[in-house]
Amino acid sequence: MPPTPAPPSIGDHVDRADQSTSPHTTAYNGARRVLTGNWVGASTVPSRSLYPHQWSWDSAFVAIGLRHLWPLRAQRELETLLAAQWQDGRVPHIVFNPSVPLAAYFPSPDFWRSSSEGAGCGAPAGTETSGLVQPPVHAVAAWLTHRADPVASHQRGFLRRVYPRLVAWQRYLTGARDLGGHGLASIVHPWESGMDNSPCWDPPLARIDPVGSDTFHRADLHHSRPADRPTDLDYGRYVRLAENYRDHGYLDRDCGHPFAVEDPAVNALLILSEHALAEIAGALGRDPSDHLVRAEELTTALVKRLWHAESGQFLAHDVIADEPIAEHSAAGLIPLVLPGLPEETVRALVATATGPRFGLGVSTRMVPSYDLTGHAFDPARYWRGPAWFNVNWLVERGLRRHGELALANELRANLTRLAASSRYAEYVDPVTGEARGTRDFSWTAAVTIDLLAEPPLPAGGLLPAPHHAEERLVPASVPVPVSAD
Ligand code: 2M8
Repeated sequence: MPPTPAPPSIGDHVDRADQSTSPHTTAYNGARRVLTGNWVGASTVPSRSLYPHQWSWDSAFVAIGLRHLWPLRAQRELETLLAAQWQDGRVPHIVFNPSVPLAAYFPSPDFWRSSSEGAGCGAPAGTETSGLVQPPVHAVAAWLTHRADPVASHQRGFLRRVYPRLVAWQRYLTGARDLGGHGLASIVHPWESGMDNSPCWDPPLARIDPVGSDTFHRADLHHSRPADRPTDLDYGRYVRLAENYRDHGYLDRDCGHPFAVEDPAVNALLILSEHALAEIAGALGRDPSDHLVRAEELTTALVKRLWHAESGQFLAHDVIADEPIAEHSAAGLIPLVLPGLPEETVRALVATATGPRFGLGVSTRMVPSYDLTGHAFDPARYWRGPAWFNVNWLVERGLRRHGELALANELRANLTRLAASSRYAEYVDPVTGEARGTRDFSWTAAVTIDLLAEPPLPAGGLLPAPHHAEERLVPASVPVPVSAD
């Protein structure tokens, strides 16, 4: 049994007391420290400084990591988010903590005014949220969380309680958000992609008249280097779009969305979540076939509408201009996580990931968020080039699903090593691994834990188990807290 390390101080990425233990144990313990420090009682903040509220897809990734440490806390993470769901089914992209000062984050609750402006869509009266959404990773997170401790999950009625909310969430996306009329969900704001300033959004955003930068005050620049963040011009357009949605009561049918895009990552995660709902339905003794049929229909629509063989990847589709967006981002590789793709599509995606645009296993340590050869590539600026840990977790899952074990193993090793060496950075330079953005970032820690931990149970076919028992990376004796929350 390795020695129990002394608790490291916040911000100390290399636990000095841990130096006698393996790098995997150090990475695991450091990640646990981040998740411990960012837990705020009923949910986890992505970052104590930069993002002091609850974010939607962050919480899903966080639960996927937390389940290995405290399964009940992982359940709570998702329950807190889903408690802020609107009656129209949308799960808001931010749930605001009322005890955090308004100036700590922009746009703050007094910008969104969800409880009043969103009342017509069933926004909750007692909780302030944004009116936008984020990629739907939640059913996947719920199923994996359940599998981490099925007995406690059953006793608490976890799946029974979250299932109807998760179904309503998926139906919001495939219903009110099918703006293109081809069965796929559209995002109506770059923030909804989670990949905020991706160069993919430059063409549709160019049509949006920005508000003046003197009309808002950005809090993010107090916590991060301006060169790592979106520009003021980007923010001017983000604010214009969000104001327009708010001023139309967040009603999709009324607001004439000036930005509407079918994003391959959002839709791939929607499909993966439909598979997860099938698993959940089965566990609840229900017929899963409706979910499986939907997953298959959505996969057919995804391939038909967003696959571009000449690019070797999926491309986003601008619904307003009705044309593909000719920019290559990591979002177009995320469908690799899906079952049921044509074999030639899988092979082409792997070739693209390892080719000149993304350089995996050749010139990059992790998949960059945007095309290395693209005109807008910037290794530092947020979603315009840096490598992100959640995206690479999804790519790793996809590679492993499709039998690319050597590549998956190399990516897993790089991801977990870079997470620790970067102090659990928000993102890193994809070539040098240099840390960018904020540190002690929750999903970086969470996916690191998930890749290092032995799964408590097989993943039930939804996602491949991280590795076989003989490949286990962290000794069973790594100290894991036993209390639930
Ligand atoms: C970033 O987005 C927020 C807006 O939602 C921001 O920049 O203020 C993105 O990286 C997004 O994907 C993430 O969920 C969020 C919180 O980590 O930060």
